[in-house]
Amino acid sequence: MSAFTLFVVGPAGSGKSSFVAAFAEWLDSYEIPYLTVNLDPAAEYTPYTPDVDVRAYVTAREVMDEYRLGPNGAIIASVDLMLNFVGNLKEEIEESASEGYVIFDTPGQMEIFAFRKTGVAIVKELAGERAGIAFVVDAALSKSPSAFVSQIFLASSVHYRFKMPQLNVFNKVDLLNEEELETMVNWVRDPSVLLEDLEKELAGEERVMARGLLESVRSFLESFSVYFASCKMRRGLDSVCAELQRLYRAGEDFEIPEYLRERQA
Ligand SMILES: Nc1nc2c(ncn2[C@@H]2O[C@H](COP(=O)(O)OP(=O)(O)O)[C@@H](O)[C@H]2O)c(=O)[nH]1
Ligand SMILES: [Mg+2]
Repeated sequence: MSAFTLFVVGPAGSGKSSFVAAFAEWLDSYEIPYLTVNLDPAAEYTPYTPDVDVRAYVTAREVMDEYRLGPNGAIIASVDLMLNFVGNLKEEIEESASEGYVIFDTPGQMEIFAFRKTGVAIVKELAGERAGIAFVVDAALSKSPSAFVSQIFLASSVHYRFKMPQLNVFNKVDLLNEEELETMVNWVRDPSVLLEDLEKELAGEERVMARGLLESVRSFLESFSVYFASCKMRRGLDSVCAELQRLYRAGEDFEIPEYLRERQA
């Protein structure tokens, strides 16, 4: 597979599927080829039309009926069963994509995908030579210093799990007021401000415990890109997409379109 494979991962409801839709639209507007792949067997609705869809092989609903499971058990089982069909998905993808992006939308609940064996096995099987993760979280749930730091821990654990280039998107900034957004942008730009704000929020004992943990937050913010966007309002996506192009270009033999060379100059 000579395409660039991008896995969109994140907590339930953070906007993974919306990110896929927004990114696909952005690629369309520049006539960059891509393929969208839905890997969520429990999806009822996707805001884009998947080119390849795991639901052709397994759905959480069928698994629920067939194995008499509740909704949670069915979601876990259907993601595990997906492994049986990964060869079919790969074939379908290889038939249609020779260049451009393959964008993978992943199951709603990230822990089922990211923290169980199957997710990693699926990524290993489907990742092309060039692969990355777009980690999407809900900015409206990240307003306090402790909430923001928790999202960074989540982003780190996804990185340690998949060990791939990763960019991180705080989505839904349309739900923040100007001051809230500015505060977050500042936290990313200068993590020591985040650490100071967190210390103010925490009680004495927690503060001591936090100090050790916070060094890892600082180093994460220093080594990974963090973006603020609204997939719904199509805001802030240009810089995310430009970063993706940069990852893309890291591949030696990949020819990027002329206009992108100009954009990056
Ligand atoms: N306000 C706002 N809502 C959003 C945004 N992106 C997604 N949503 C909404 O959040 C909900 C979950 O989005 P979805 O893409 O399905 O999340 P997923 O579970 O991570 O795939 C839907 O109701 C979306 O319309 C955004 O940028 N702003
Ligand atoms: Mg989704």
